[in-house]
Parts: sequence; C-alpha cells; structure tokens
Amino acid sequence: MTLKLYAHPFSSYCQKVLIALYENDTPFEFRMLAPEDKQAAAELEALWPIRKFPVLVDGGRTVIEASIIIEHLQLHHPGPVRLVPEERDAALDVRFMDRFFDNYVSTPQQKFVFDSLRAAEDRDPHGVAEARAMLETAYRWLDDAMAGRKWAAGGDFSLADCAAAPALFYADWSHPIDPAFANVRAYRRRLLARSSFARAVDEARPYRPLFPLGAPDRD
Ligand SMILES: N[C@@H](CCC(=O)N[C@@H](CS)C(=O)NCC(=O)O)C(=O)O
Repeated sequence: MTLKLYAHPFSSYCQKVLIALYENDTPFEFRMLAPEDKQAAAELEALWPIRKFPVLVDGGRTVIEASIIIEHLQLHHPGPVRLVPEERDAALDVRFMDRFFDNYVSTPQQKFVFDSLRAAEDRDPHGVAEARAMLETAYRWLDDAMAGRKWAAGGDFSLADCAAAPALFYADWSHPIDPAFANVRAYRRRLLARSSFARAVDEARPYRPLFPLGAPDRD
C-alpha cells in the first residue's frame, strides 16, 4: 500500500516527517501542496478541514499531526532506525523533547513568520516580543539540557531530533541563537550534518525566497 504525504518541502513540520521517512528509506508518494495548486488544496481540505499539513494517507487511514505521523510510521512501517524507543520511560523522554521543540521553539518561530505576513496595521508587536522572550528562554534551557548529549533525548537519534532539526533551523533564522549557547549551536550543526535532514534542507533550497523575513546566506 502506497503512503501519500501531503506536504511542501519548505514547511518545517513537513520536514519533520520527511526526516523520519528518509531515516528509514520508507517509500512514499509526495503530494505537493504548491500554493497555486487548487486541486491539491481541495484534497487537503477534504482530508483535514483545519488545513494544516503534513497529512499522511496510508490506505484507508488519514494520519494528522507530524508527531502522530512519525509514531504511525514507527508502528506500521518500521525500519532499521527506531524513532520512538520501545522502553516506555525512554519513550516518554523522547515525547517530552518532541513537545518541547514544537511548543517552545516552533510555535514562537512561526509567530515571527506569521506576523511579518500581516498588513502593517494588523501586526502584533507584543506577541512578537513574547515569542522572542520564549525563544530566548527555550535556547537557554536547551543549552543546559544538551550538555554532554549528542541527540535530544540522549543516545539515539529519535522523533525528538526530527522535531528539533527544522525547529532550530528556522528559529535561528528568525532569532539567531546567541554564541553563548554553544551546546545548542553545536546540536543544530549536528542536525544539519545528518543525511536525512541535509536532504530535506537541500530539497527546500529553491523555496528560500519564500521566507518572509529574508533567508540568511548560510546553511
Ligand atoms: N501541529 C501541526 C502543525 C502543522 C503546521 O503548522 N503546518 C504549517 C506548515 S509548517 C501549515 O500547515 N501552515 C499552513 C497554514 O497555517 O494555513 C503538526 O504538528 O503537524
């Protein structure tokens, strides 16, 4: 049964799932959600009226939310790289770090992007200041958490690293990680060197002009 992923290469949450697919060389069909493709947008809306992506279709089942898609892949299409540990306490650590990156890195990062897309009179400077403060706190906490760690939840590359890679990639573009947070910057570099994420970053390169704050000339 073919897996079909509704996604866009430049989207951070889509990259999160692409990393998981690439880690295990899982075959799938990429259903591109190009902004001008009304048919693809209608298909997405029929599957998930909230219209957030990625969305995975696996036979008769629609799987929504990047973390749940990765859990689904682990359960139904496992490969050599186990992204959620079997041991239940270790799995909790992975899921906690996955929530950390989504809620406290990706969410404030998206605030910068969405705010910059608004008309000047609709901007939310207070919300952006809150997002900046949240990112700064998240970087500081993560810098301590990553001391002595290679990957987010300890020894093995996991779901948490799938979340971390695009989250830190784009967050650093919107609100650069201070050099004082050397562990976070080194972790971001390790993620960029991981072949699954390097591939996702390369595939997204042509879309960099879409970054509304202006993509920096690096990475
Ligand atoms: N909680 C969702 C977030 C997905 C999300 O925010 N996706 C963005 C793309 S990175 C999106 O759908 N943007 C389109 C929109 O907000 O209309 C997940 O984990 O999959």
